[in-house]
Amino acid sequence: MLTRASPSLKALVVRSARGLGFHLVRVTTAEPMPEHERIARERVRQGCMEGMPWFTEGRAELGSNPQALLPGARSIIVVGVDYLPHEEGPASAPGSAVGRVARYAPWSDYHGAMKERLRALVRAVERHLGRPVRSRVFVDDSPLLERAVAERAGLGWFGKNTNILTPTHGSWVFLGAVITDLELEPDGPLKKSCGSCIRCIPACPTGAIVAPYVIDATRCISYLTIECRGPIPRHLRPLVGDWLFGCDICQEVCPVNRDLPSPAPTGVSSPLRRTGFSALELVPLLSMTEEEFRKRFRDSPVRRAKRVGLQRNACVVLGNLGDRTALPALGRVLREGEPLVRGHAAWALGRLGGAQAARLLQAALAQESDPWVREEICVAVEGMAAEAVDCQGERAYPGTGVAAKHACL
Ligand code: B12
Ligand code: SF4
Repeated sequence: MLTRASPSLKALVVRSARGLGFHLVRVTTAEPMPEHERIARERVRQGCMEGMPWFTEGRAELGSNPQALLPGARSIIVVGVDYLPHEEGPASAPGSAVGRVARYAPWSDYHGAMKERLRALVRAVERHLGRPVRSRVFVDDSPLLERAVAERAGLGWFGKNTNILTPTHGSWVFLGAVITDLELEPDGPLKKSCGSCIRCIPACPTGAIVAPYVIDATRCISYLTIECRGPIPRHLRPLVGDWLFGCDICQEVCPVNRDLPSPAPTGVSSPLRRTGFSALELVPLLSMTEEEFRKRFRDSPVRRAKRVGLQRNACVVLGNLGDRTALPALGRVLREGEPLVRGHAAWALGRLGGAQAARLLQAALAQESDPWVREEICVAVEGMAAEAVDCQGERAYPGTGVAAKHACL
């Protein structure tokens, strides 16, 4: 029978998925998830998803109702792919200023690779059954609330940082799913939780974990450096630290993630490839053309930040690192970059301070016409002057022409 939950069909699904490189495979029903819908809608209303206009209440409704995503759905196959690098990528040039990237960034883009293998999984089942199977595959870029289905399938449990923690790979897993009309025997949720541990909450540098299981995405460095398309709010820039793309802090401090068993060799190739960097040199990013960006990050999740976003982030990290050798490069981008990058370069120069930075800012102000960039330059100049007054009782940069306030009026 095609519709009966047969243990051998489930075994075939699990075996095939493992054979295709998925480290974790579980099954859940296609029932709706009203409680997750309620919470996701609430997060939208609370403004936690602001800046991601695609994350709407309508999306929350759709993503918690598998039937709406595939009418006639009966089961959801949920998979996890381990992305913890078990060996480090090549180190960057000694002495160069580098930005940290999230641990998933050095892998080839997981969306396409995982979807391709999920489709191969469906084909394997179709071959076995000798009939087409109705199905839809999901990896990240669709409304399905993937963490909620992963929890229900028992792939892992919700950490208080909202990531799904698995017993074998911690939270270092990408999630994917196939909603299908196959009747598969469901797995149950794990009887596990983080108990009283709250280590991730105070560890978050921006205070984005506003309560257990609640992320204010507008404060999350991952949002700020990847999804945010405009300026990074000024008060959050110092807190971004050296994160150029994404952030792993709330995962790094998690005891579950630190005490992981060594991965058992599977003998099967992962859907993902290492693309070969574990940090990125910042100054070369500033002068990268669109074509160079596309070429370098063609098959990388870093592409998601877009060139201008990555250059914006590079300015913020350079400002935070306090590396004065970056002054000329920041000065150049302040003259020649896109407005978003110019504004952040101004901020970085203000943060680095000193006479050379002041001269660069003053010169840029004389030719800048974008109102927002002018404001950034002015704020940078004012900050430097205020700092100088605080430290020395007088303006520190006589002769540079930099004077706070009136330059901006
Ligand atoms: C939007 C999004 C983001 C946003 C918002 C994050 C967020 N917390 O929602 C931003 C850009 C900030 C982001 C960041 C990251 N993301 Co993201 N992101 C997504 C995306 C596209 C949607 C997530 C979503 O629906 N959020 C809606 C909100 C309401 O859900 P939630 O915050 O998780 O809230 C749930 C829990 O709190 C739970 N809950 C609430 N109260 C309670 C109480 C109890 C007791 C319990 C148990 C549970 C519980 O219910 C809520 C609703 O389900 C998914 C892919 C997908 N389609 O699902 C990937 C996804 C969640 N991201 C992923 C990853 C890897 C990341 C980063 C680690 C990347 C990085 N290193 O920079 C960070 C982690 C930041 C963090 N601490 O969450 C993975 C997570 C894998 C995993 N093991 O969990 C996913 C699943 C992508 C994938 N396919 O692999 N992401
Ligand atoms: S990813 Fe970083 S910024 Fe976002 S919640 Fe975790 S620690 Fe905070």
